[in-house]
Amino acid sequence: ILFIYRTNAQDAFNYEESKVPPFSLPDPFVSQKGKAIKTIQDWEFLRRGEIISLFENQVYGQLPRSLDNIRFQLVSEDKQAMSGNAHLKEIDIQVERNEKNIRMRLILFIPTKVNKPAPVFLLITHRDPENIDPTREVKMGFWPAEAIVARGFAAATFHVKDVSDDNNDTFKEDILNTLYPEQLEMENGMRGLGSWAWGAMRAMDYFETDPLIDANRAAVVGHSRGGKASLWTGAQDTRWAITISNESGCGGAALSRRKFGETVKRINTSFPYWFTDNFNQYNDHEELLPIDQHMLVAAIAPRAVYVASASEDQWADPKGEFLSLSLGTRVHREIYGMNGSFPSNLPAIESPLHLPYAGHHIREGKHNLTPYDWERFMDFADQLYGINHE
Ligand code: GTR
Repeated sequence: ILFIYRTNAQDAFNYEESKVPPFSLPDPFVSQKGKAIKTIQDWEFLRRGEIISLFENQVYGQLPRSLDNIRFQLVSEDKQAMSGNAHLKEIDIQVERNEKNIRMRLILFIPTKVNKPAPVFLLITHRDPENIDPTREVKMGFWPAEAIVARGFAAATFHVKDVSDDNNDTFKEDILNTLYPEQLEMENGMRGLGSWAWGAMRAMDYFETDPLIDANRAAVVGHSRGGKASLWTGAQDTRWAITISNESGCGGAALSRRKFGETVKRINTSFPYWFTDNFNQYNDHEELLPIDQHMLVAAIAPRAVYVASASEDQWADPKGEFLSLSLGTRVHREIYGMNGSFPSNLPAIESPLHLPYAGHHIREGKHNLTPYDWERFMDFADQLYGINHE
C-alpha cells in the first residue's frame, strides 16, 4: 500500500486556473429592489449602504453603533526619535462604555522635516509586536517606519491584540467581552476582523485631533488577515483617503466564487473567530453569497483603493484579488467618471499599475509585507495627493 502524505494542508486546494468553476457575480449596479444604479446619488444613498449591510450581516458582522466615551492619552513622546527625523508619540486610546474600558496603544512617528500636517499610513498589525518596535532597536521590513518617515509620511500602527487577540480562545477578551458583549450573542455580531476594523477607526478618531497629522490624507494598510480588516475598514469608514490590501486573499480582496487557494469553508474552519456566524452558511456554497469581494472594493468608492499580491502567494489567489479590484472599481469609473482602467489580465510581476483612483502590483516572492510593497504604496499616495512633501 502506498500512502501519500500531504505535508502541507494547502496542497489539497485548487491552484489551477482551468479548474476554477464557472460562476456569475452579484451585480453592484442593481439595488435589492431591482433599481438600476446610475448616479452618484443612487450609489451614495442607496446601493453602497445595502452592500455594507450585506457584508455586516453575512460576512464580518456589524460594528457597534455607539461609541460612549473616547479619550486619548499621550503616554510617551520623543521629539528626537530616529536621529531627529521623527517625532514619536505613543498614545493610549481609551474607550469606555457602561463604566468599563479598554486601551489601545497607537505608535506614531511623525516626520520632523515637514512643517505642515503630515499624511499618514496606519498599519493594522497582527504579527509579532517586534515588527512594530517603537524603540527601533528592532527594525523589520514589515513596517519600515524609517523609510515611511523619510518620504514625508507619518507612520502609525497598533497591534490587534489590544482590541481582539488573533486567537480563537482569547479573541473575546478586550473589546468584545468588555465593551460589546451583546455582539457575541448575535449571528451577525462583530468578531475578530470587525474588531480590528473598529480599532483602525479609533486610530482615525485620534488622527482627527492631532494638528501634526493630515487626517484627510490617511491610508489604512493591512497584510493578509490585516488586509481583510483594512478593506472592511475602508469600505465602512469614509474618512480614509486610501485603503490598502496586501495579499488579503479569501475574505479580503479575492473573489470567493473562484475557490482558488483558500476557500470560504477552509477559512471558517481554521479561523472561525474572524467572521460572523452567518458566514458559515456559505461553506461549499459560495454561489449563495449575496455579495462577492469585488463589492467590498466597490464600497470604498469613490475613495482610492490599492490591492497588492505576491507571485508565490497562490493561497491568496492573486488573479482573484486583481479581478475584485478591476470589477469593484467599475463604480469609480462608471458612477464617478474617473479616468483610466485596468487591463483584463493580471499585470506582469513588478509592473505596478497606478490609476488616479486605484493601484495594483504583484511582487515577486512569497506571502509577506515588504519594503518593496511599502514603496509602491507611497508612490501611489504621492501621485494621488499630488504632492512633494518637501
Ligand atoms: C493564513 C490564512 C489566510 C491569511 C494568512 C495570514 O493562514 O489562511 O487567510 O490570513 O494566514 O494572515 O498571513
